[in-house]
Amino acid sequence: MAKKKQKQIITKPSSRRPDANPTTANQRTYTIPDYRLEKPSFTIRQVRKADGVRYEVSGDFNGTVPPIRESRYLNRQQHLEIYRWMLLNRKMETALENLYKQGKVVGGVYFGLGQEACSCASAYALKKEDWLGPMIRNQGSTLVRGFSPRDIMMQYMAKAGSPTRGRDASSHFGDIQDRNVVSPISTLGDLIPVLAGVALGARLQGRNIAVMTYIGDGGQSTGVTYEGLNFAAVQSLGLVLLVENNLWGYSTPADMQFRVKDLAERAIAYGIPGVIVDGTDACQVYDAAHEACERARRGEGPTLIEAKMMRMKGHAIHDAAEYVPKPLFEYWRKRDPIARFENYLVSVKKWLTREENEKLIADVDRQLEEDRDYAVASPMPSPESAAGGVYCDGCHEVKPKYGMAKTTERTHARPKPESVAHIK
Ligand SMILES: Cc1ncc(C[n+]2csc(CCOP(=O)(O)OP(=O)(O)O)c2C)c(N)n1
Ligand SMILES: [Mg+2]
Repeated sequence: MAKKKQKQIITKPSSRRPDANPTTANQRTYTIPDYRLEKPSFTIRQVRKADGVRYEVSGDFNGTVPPIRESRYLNRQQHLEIYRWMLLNRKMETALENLYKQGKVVGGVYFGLGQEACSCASAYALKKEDWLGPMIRNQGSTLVRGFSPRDIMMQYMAKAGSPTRGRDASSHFGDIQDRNVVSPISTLGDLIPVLAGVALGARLQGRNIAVMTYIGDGGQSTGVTYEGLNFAAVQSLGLVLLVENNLWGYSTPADMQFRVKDLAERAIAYGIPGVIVDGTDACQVYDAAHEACERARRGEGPTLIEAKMMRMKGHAIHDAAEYVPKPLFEYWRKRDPIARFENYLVSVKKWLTREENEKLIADVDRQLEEDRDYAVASPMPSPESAAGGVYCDGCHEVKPKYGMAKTTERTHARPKPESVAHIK
């Protein structure tokens, strides 16, 4: 059984209606379920040293690595599928890192290293008619939703055959026709009202669906996060918000970002359920996401899931994460989501023999090699295509709004006002 953690908010006793026991009579209690089998406890402090500012971490680093928590819903086959998605997610990012180092990527590369369970197992809880709004680290969710590694690699290389046909590098692509995926929005938090709007649209069509999106420990501080989630709460829209608490928002540690102990506590203020899971445990992530999606489909409103884990690389490929205290990496490396899930499937559950596991890994490698070779060999877009639309091909005539600039020949003399270049 999950160990329940109680949060208490003590309200001020009313002066007009005294109670025999005013403290308890006016006390309301709230429960945030916490499914973790281990509760890491660290504090990161910013300290000033002669050579500048740096972070120091204190806490207990000696705990034993927790087991995977048994899922209440997943069968053997589903476990294996999630495991495969996680492998594909990680190996695709390794391939992207290599492509970047070969100078083949346009722009940067973002990684979800250490967060594969969170991305893949959450998106796995969605049904075809549901919607997903991934963020930059959720490439695993995008794979689960039906994009191939080939699509994602071509996108990063801005190839003509990529989802945005070379008009955007990195991850701003989606598919509103078939896969029900809203493109990531870089402005942190903005996906939340957009996804709430998708759920509202479905409601207006007489359907309740689950709409899933993500926000980081840093991004959740934005005003639009509050506005979007509050709107979803008030309208009982089926938003499933995964708050990915990976301990860092760029180079700012979570301890310097908010005062609450757990970000799931924020659910209390929205009047919606909040739950904490170990973001490195695919079973916990899936179970919480599944329950939240079911609640969404029943029309009962949003759920906030706080997934706790660690961003195991820098913000993006340009960031070596030198500011992260080394013991944090060592601690979380031992809690690797894929290695632990592999051990669970092979050694604990015995659902996969060693040979089957090796075959599965080789199969993922083969798919990635094929996709990488295809992506590398595929052409760049033609220069003329840059003037075309991202989402339509000639079905709308796009006219310049203000017309073209009109210029007149300049003389050396001071130009008269009517001959000055102007834009109509
Ligand atoms: C509204 C807004 N403010 C600032 C930024 C710049 N920015 C991009 S990513 C990032 C850090 C995000 O940290 P977090 O939300 O914890 O997500 P993580 O990178 O850890 O997944 C910042 C500040 C932005 N994109 N949008
Ligand atoms: Mg973060």
